[in-house]
Amino acid sequence: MSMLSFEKKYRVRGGTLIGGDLFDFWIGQFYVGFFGVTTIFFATLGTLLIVYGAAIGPTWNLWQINIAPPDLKYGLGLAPLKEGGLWQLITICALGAFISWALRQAEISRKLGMGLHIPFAFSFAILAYVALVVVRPMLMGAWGHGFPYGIISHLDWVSNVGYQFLHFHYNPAHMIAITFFFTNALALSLHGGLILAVTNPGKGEIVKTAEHENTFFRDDIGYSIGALGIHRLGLFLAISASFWSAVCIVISGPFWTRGWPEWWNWWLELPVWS
Ligand code: UQ2
Repeated sequence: MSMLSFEKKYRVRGGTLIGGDLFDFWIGQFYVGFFGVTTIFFATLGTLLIVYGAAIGPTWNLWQINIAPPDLKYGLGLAPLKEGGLWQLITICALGAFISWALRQAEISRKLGMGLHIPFAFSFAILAYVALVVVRPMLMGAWGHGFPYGIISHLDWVSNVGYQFLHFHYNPAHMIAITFFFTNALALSLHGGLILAVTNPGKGEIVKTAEHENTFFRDDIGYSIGALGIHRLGLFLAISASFWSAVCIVISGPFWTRGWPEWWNWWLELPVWS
């Protein structure tokens, strides 16, 4: 089916989660929808608040602009605008924009009669952000535990929080997250390499097929996971990386306050050694 006739067939009303036909239309190639409007609203407002925060700050140096969360003394309450209140509003806008985006993806999926795999996957990225700026600060009792919005400042935050636990690489959930990130890179490089190898042949060569794909990996490692399988594996690896990243930061502080190397004492104290 050509794109033109496909779009005629599938660019139809319905599938919305809220408001019926309200905003159920396209602008050029973009679906609008209720959540397209809320995405634009939160993203624009959030961006303007960041620019305002930069304007009242000490620098326009892009690397050094920093919008800090409130001081710990404000706990889980609202802070004055210039003392972290801006950070709180920007966080609300970010959450509004990210969640709107996921719901817009869900509406588009429903319209097309597709699975909800894309918004499901994207929700794990949202989860990682929520873990950092909502879940962990609430468990620790202060919004001041959120990370600051700035290029250098957020790096400093990661470094400082890391050193509070002496050596963050000993965090077992961090180990699992990293393993998923690396395995994800391996799987995507194998997959991307394979697809380009078979569909982008040299001049005068023919495009290869699924048999070539399977045979390569059977010859190479004795196993092919299959065309559908590699995508299931990729989705699993990617969402697992986000999930364990969220776990590793949420347990740091709320559930473990000492250095992470010390956590492994359970291993050294196993009765079997004595
Ligand atoms: C594969 C297959 C694909 C692929 C890839 C494989 C035809 C187009 C990359 C090979 C992947 C395997 C064997 C899994 C490797 C496991 C890990 C944990 C990285 O078989 O089917 O389809 O793209």
